[in-house]
Amino acid sequence: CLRVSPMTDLEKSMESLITIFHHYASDDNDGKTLSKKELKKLIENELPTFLKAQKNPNVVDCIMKDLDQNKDDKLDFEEFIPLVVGLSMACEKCFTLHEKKGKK
Ligand SMILES: [Ca+2]
Ligand SMILES: [Ca+2]
Repeated sequence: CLRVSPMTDLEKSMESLITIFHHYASDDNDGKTLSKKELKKLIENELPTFLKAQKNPNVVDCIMKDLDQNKDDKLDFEEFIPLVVGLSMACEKCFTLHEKKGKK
């Protein structure tokens, strides 16, 4: 018997990541990639805490330069993922630090 099992938290996270990417990527005619404008909007709306923590006003340009592997000034999903992974790792580090502090 085939039953659709409820999605796990990780599956849901992956799905929302994909949904968010495509939501912002399809603001212009090219729905497969994020232009700098679309990336900026995504970061402003979805990562406000991260953006506030940045002192650099050109942070979006820096991120774009960092992530754009083929230098076409657009981010496809593959190029976008390292941003999320990098931020997750940074968050995990903070999380671990807080945990340690809490135990003291
Ligand atoms: Ca686009
Ligand atoms: Ca690119």
